[in-house]
Amino acid sequence: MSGLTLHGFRYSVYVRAARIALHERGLDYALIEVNPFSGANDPPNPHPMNRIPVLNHDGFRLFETLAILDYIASFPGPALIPDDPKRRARMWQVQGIVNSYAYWPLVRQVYVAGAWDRAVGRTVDQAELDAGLTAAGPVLAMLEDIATEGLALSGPVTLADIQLAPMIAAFATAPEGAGMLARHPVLSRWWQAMAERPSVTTTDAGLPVDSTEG
Ligand SMILES: N[C@@H](CCC(=O)N[C@@H](CS)C(=O)NCC(=O)O)C(=O)O
Repeated sequence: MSGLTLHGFRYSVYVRAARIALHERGLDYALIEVNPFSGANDPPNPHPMNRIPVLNHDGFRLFETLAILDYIASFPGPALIPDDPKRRARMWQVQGIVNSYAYWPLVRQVYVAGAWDRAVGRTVDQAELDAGLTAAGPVLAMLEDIATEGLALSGPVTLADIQLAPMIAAFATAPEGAGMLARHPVLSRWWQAMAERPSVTTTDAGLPVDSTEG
């Protein structure tokens, strides 16, 4: 089952979601490192909007993480999309929350200011960090409610768990994010369980060591 190639930046949360899905399915794939933030376009990014990830399966090129996850879920293995209508609807709801409300504050604000910039020795942009933490509040509250209800983020892994996990991982890399996550006990327990999965540990890129990476 080869012929799968993923273009992506190792620190990208969206790329990590695609990689987690590939690992959950036990699929071999080649990873081509593309950093859309570098401005170099070397190697060239096949994504017309210079985003990542891009999956290529024997010439079938696919971008947009939701579509990529849906495609990977169609390979043989345990169901990653529930049959039950309420569970499936909650799964897509989490995907919507992740894309519309979670990515920017959790990753681009709290992770970048609170973890990445510290790791590479930049001055922390406290205003950006604070704005991210403020915007993250309702997002974590929504996710806590959903996990508590138990139709998603609870039980067998679905595409919702796979897409959310890298964002929570990034958020919790910043001490301020970890502190806020700890105040959401059900979501914290969900993340502890996800963090132990081989698909999640094996796709952990850690933090960059210097500012040459972004
Ligand atoms: N809607 C896209 C979003 C992907 C995305 O924004 N990826 C980030 C990396 S985590 C990216 O490529 N950023 C480049 C940029 O913002 O210029 C998807 O679901 O795949």
